[in-house]
This record gives sequence, structure tokens and C-alpha cells, in this order.
Amino acid sequence: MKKLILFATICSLAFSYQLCIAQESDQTLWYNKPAQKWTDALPIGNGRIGAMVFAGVENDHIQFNEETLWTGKPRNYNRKGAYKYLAEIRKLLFEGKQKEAEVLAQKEFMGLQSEAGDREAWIDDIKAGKGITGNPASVNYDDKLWKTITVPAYEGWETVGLANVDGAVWFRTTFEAPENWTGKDLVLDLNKIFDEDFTYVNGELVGNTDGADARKYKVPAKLIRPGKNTIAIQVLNYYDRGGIGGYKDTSKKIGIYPEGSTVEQGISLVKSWKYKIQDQNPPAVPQYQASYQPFGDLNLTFLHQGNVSQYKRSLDLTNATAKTTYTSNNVNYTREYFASQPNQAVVIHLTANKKGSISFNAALSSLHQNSTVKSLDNNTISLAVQVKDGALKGESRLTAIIKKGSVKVANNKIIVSKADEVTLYLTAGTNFINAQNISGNPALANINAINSLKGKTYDNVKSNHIKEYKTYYNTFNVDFGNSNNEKLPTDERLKKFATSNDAAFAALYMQYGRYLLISSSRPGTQPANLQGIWNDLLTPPWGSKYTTNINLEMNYWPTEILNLPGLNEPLFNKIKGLSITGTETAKEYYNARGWVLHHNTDIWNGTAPINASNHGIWVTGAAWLSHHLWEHYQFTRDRKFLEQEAYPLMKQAALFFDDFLVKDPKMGWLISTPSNSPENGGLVAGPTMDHQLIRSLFKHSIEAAKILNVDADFRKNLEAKVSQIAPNQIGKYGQLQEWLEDKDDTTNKHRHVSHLWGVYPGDDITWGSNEKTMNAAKQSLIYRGDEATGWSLAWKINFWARFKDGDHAMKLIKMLLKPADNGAGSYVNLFDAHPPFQIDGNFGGAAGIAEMIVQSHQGYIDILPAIPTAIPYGNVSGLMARGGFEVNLSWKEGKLTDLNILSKVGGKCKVSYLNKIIEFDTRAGESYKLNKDFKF
Ligand code: FUC
Repeated sequence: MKKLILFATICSLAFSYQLCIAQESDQTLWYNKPAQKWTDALPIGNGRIGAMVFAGVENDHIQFNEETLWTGKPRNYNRKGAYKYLAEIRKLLFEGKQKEAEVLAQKEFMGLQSEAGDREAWIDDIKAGKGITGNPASVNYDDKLWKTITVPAYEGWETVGLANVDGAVWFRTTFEAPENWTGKDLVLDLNKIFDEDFTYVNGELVGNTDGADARKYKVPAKLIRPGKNTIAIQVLNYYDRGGIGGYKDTSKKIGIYPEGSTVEQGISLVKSWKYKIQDQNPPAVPQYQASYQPFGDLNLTFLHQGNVSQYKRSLDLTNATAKTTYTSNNVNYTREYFASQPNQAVVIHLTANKKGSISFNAALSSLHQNSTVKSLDNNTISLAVQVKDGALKGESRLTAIIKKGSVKVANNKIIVSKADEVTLYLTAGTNFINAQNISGNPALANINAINSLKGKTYDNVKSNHIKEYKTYYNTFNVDFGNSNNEKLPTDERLKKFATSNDAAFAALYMQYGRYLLISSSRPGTQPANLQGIWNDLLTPPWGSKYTTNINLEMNYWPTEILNLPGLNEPLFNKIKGLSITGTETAKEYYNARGWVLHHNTDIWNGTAPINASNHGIWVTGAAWLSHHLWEHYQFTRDRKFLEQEAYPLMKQAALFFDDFLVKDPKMGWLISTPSNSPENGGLVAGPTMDHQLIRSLFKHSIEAAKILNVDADFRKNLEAKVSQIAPNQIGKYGQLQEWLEDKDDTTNKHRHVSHLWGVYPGDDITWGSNEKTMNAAKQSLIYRGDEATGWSLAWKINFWARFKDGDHAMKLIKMLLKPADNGAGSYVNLFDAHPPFQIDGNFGGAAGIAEMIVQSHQGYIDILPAIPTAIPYGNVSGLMARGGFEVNLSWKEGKLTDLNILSKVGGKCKVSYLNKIIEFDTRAGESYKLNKDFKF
């Protein structure tokens, strides 16, 4: 607040523009150049509609999403009767035959994929020349009118101009054969082509390969002519990246050379080739689960002339509004952008300090091949899209409201001339209603939004947006002091973070995490997926779906501790949906009661195993999600929630394991098999993580049943079983064993650190209850090392906080908050880089910093358990602790100066600081203040 007032004062005193920038609020991301890449652009979102603002001066690109536009359709993912193979898979694992178990499971135990298109029929059509005239393989084919493309492109033709293309594409080029090649057989080295090729030299087929193998074709001497020779390649691509890929290591060239020599001695084919798209409708590729889709692009084209100065773009987290300002021809222009939840629209407001200065065209487009733009009236256009592999379709509308000047629609573009002020409303909807029902009308969300905007001024809409947003954002405040780097643009600040004293940047990162969650997970919407709500790719990494062996859960780590409990609603709703499909999966795969969730899900609530049996068969997704339900009760003590929502789902999750656990023949413990220690070590019997999760689930279900005074028999049964579950074991290297057997490899740097689940987010291992195991867990983490993917760095921040080593946690914060130059870290817009972009690290990182300030998982509130020397000063309010307590505190030079605890529901409060512990009774709604000596 202090800083904001200062900002206003300085600016009103008409100091230089630069100084105004320097005094920007400490809760703002800002830059002095437009976004070049998607990960430079600034994200806005209302939980349902998300947009990325590029903020170019002449061309402002706003790429947008609607969270329910996915591939696929409602269908049953379960393989009927898979349980018949369960006993055999278990037996093979018990006999130590992991490979055999994986092979059997791959064949009989994975979920059902979506239907395949008829590939043979399509290839027949393509070979018969559908979509192209003549025979492009022939030497004399006229390719003069064909376009050119860079060859090769290892990341796919998508990256060199064919952005949304799958299908059949012809490539042609020529080379001059030197005379001394006459009579020699040649080698045509193309290496990777995605996915299949038919390669011709001078009209003759010299090779055909389907799939990932490298290609080196022999070209018989008799085919080669002195002088000019023609190479023509027909590439068939079914999914994701396509084209002539060549080598990942681009210092290696594709080319042609005589047998016995090398490509360096021959002719390089790295150059511009001619290409022609033959067909863009390849048959569908079977998928285990669906992918989140981009929706469309809004491009605003301005006719600015003359120099542009004073450029700045920013995102103010305090009011969830992005802004672009610049001066052109002595006119100061301002654009404001936000995604309104109350009015369900992305709103863009354009102003200038000189009347009649705003002129631009606004166009909608989409990557979806099946999309159309239409004019609806003289100030509205619409974009209709239909996803290729699935049943979902969407509609979006753009309306321009102008003050003075003129507006019209021509060529399906909105054209604004000489307006004083313009407001654009961008709305979107799909036919998705829920995972079973897609009978919705995509126009409806647009119509409703536009109706809700009727009669409202821009100022109304903006103030309603800010008011609604602040009900979430303002529940927590953090100040780690000022830093010199605050006067730097955010990208510069990011570069310097690791080597400067800029604790304030870590505070900004916490608030950015909260901002991103509010923007991607409002009540009534889908939960935040791997990219939250933001995605610009038709085949995004991992389908931008929900990976449940860490990633989905990490997205929701900030909700309780960072005081955003209302944002759990989409997750809890998802859990309900998953419990329904998961009940059928439990029956079909394990002949068990209750519900089960494997390592991934999507908008259609898939719960069956996917991908490969060595990591797709991981059975504890429901146990982990149940932990979120229990934690919500722990933090809020909301008994009604426990009774009506949490316990019924937890109980069903526990029932599954009641049926599923089996006795280990060697040790006699109850173990989880078959399963996997996420993505490490293949299919196994008894990964440690599973036992921690199941033990926690059983304990919490027992406790919940006690609190609610229900299900005595069920409780007793769990009580009898919980102590039989395989315990955490310390291995020969002093490590916490990742598996039942002592077989950890201390040089293994795997990103997943699953066996430490019991340290965080669980509480199966704590300093208070089992110091030895805690030390073993710490040893395991030391062996794993610090280097990791984005989300893994974020997890490690939380681990080091729980180990009470703030400085080590800070080291990982610095690794997470460093520019992502092809590695883990943060992009220009501070999105987390796995790489690629994955939002979990943002959320895990924000939660981790909170965990350094307050912990409450050991039955008391632990104050400053892991504060690093690099954050010597702090003033924080609104951190939440289990038991329904809100913690407000300050510290200086690393020492507590003030503590104020608000009891939300009453009851005993136990607080610890350094070695002191105090306990007192509280009344709901009352605050309890302690001084630096920990006295009232
Ligand atoms: C898990 C992780 C990967 C990635 C993916 C989305 O499979 O192992 O690193 O985060 O989810």
C-alpha cells in the first residue's frame, strides 16, 4: 500500500516516465518490449477463458482458450475383464520377472484407446493421387508454383511454417551430381522423418520407412544422371510433429554421397525445398486420453505511423489487469486487458490521450482446420471451431463498443476508425456440459455473457471484475522488503535473481502463483491442467491433461496454506467425477470395491491405466486426491464438508485398498502390487510411496469415521490393517528405500522423489514422530541432487522446508527462478519451465515458500521453521495453519518480531517458535497476539 501511494505521488508530480516505471507496484510483472514468444506473453484468465497477451504495438496478438475444448468424446476407457490377468501379473512380480509382468500387463491391462481411422484406405487414396495433380515424384513435374520450406526441421514442420498440418505433404529438391560420381552407388541419408516416407530419386522409389527408425537409402548408380537429379519425398504424418526431421544434433547434416564416403564429402540437403500439401485429413491415431486444445487467436492490427516510444507492458497482480502503454506520433495509447469472471468475457479497453486516435482492425482466427469466421452484425464477428479428433465444438464472439469514430465489419473483420475509446468483449463457449454430456450449445455462453454486459459501462465491468478477483487475492499478503531490482523489467530481474539480494522477487513469485491459480481454477470451472488454462498447441506436451502421480496435486498445494480454499472446488468436483469412472475401473481391473485412479486423467475422467505398463499402472491416485479432501478439513475444520463431501470419497478410496492390498510372501506385510514408484524403476510389487499414501488414507479415514461417529466396523477393519502395511525402511546407504527391497541406486537423479511423499505433502514421516526415518529421507534427497525439472525443483523446495533447511530451500528457489534457457527454470512471463512450460512448478514453488514461513502438519503451528538467511525480513498476513488458524507475522534479521493468530473456529492452539511451545484456548473469530519473546 505504502508503495502504491508513493507511486501515485511521484507520477502526479510529473517526474519522468522512467521514474514512474521504477516505482511500479511490487506486485507487477512488466517489460519494455512486446512478447516475441508465447512464453513471453502475459496470461489472464477467469477460470474458464484464458488468454495470452503479446502486446505488440502494430499487431497485438491475444491467443485464447476455453477450458472445455478438448479432443475426444465421452467413452468407456476400461478394458473389460482385465482383472483376470491380475493374479498372473502379481505372480510374475513376486517371482522377480518384471519384464514378463510388464509385457503381459501391456497386452492385457492397459486402458482402451480411442478408435483408429482407416489408415490403409487413406494411404490407398493418397497413393492414388487424391488431392494432387500428376505425379510429383517424376523428374519433369512442374513445381514452380509450390512454396518453399526449410529442411530438415527436427522439431517438426510445425516449427517452420506448417503450424497445424498433419497429413500428406510432398517435398522436392534437386542436386548436381559431380562427374566422378558416375557409376557409383549413393547413400541418401535423411535420418528421421515423421512419420512415414516414400522417397524417390529421378522418379524411382528408393526407400519407404514407417516410424521412428533412421533412414539411409541406397541409390543405385544406374539411377543417377550426370548434372541435375531430382529427389521427391512424399511424407505421411498422422499426429504431432511432421516432416523431414533430420538430426536432433543439427551439426549433423542430411545429404547424399557415394557409398564409402561421408556426407561432408557429398552434397548437403540442408536447404530450402519445395513443398506441396496433398491432404490434411489423415486417419485418427488411437489415443488413451484426450488433449486440451487451443481455441483461437485475436489479432488487432493498428495503423501506427512514426516512432514509438515509452513502450511498456505489464500485469498487475493486485487487480488481475494487464496493460500496454506507448506513445506514437505524440499520442499516448493505453490498452487494458482482463478476463472477467462476473461477465464471463475477456475485456480489452483501448484509449488514447487525443480524441479520434484509435483505428485498428480486429480479426479472429484459429489453428483448428475446421473453423469459420462470420460477421454477426456491424460490430460483432464470431469464430466457430470443431476439433479434429473428437466431438467438441466451440463458438467465440468478438464485439466492439466504440465512443465516437466508426465501426463496421468488412471481410469478417471488425474495422474501427478514429474512435476516442474502444471496448472489445471476447466471449467463448463449447458444447461440453460434463464428462458424459456434450449436448450443450456453444453459442449459449456467448449469448449469456453478452446479455450480462448490456447496459454496463467499461468502468462497471472493470470494477466488478476487480471486486470479484480481490475476494480471492486479498486474503494473503506478503512483503519481503524492498530490493533494488524492483526497478528492472521482470525479464532482467529474473536474470539477476540468483546473484542478487532480491527477496522481494520470491514474494512476487508467491503472489504470481496465487494469481495463476485464481485465473485458472475458479469455482464452477475445470481444475487447472498441466498448463493451467493456457495452451497454444493442437498437440500440447502430455496432452496438457492431468497427470495424477504428482502434477495435478501440486497444482493445488497453494490452496490451503496460501488462503485460497474456495479454489479447491474444481478439484473436489473432479474427484467426484473420477470416483464414478474409478469405481468401474476398480471392478474391471482389480475386482475390487471402491474407486481407483491411475497416473493420468483428462476432461472425460479417464481412470484406467494408460501409455506403458512400466509407469501407467500406478494405483494410488485416489489416495493422493483424498489427501486434499482431508487437508481441507484439517485447515478449515468444516465438519459438514467432512461429512457430506470428503468422507464418502475417502471411504470409497480406502475400500479399494482394503480389497487390493496383498500379503508380501517374504515379509508378511500388506503391500501394493502391481504398481510403480512414479516413472522410476518399472512395474513392481510394493513401492514405498504407495504404502505411505495408503497408510495415510487409512489413518485419515479412521479419524474421519471417529469424528463423524460412523462405520465402526469399517474403522476397526482399517485399524487392524493399517499397522500391517509395509513400513518405511532405511537401506544400506542410509537412504529411505524407494522400494520394498534395498535396491536404490544412489547415483539415480530421477526427477520424481516419490518415496518422500511422506515428508511432503504427507506427514507419514516427521521430525517429531520418526527422526531417523526423516534423516534417511533427507539422505535420499541428497543422493537425488538438486538439478531437476521445474516441478521437481518446486517439490524439493517443500522437502527442504520440511527438513528445516531454509538455505537449501532458497538454493532451489534460485534454481526455479532462473531464465529457462532450454532447461528448467522460468520463462520470461515467469511460467514454470519443465521444460517445456508446465504450470505445476509455479504452484509448487509458491507453496514451498509458504512452507518455509509456517508449517502445521505436526499438531502445532511451527513459526519460521525454515526461513533462509536470504529472506531476513518479512511481513506476512493470511497464511493458514491446520486447525483453522490464520497466521500473521513479521520478522527482522531472521527473528520473529510479531505474531498474530486469528482463530477461525475456536479450539486449542499450539504454537512453536525456536524451542518454545505454548498452548492456549481460542474462541472463534478472536485474534491472539504474541510478541518477539513469544509472550502474550
Ligand atoms: C509426469 C512427469 C513428467 C511430466 C509429466 C506431465 O509424467 O514424470 O516429468 O511432468 O508428468
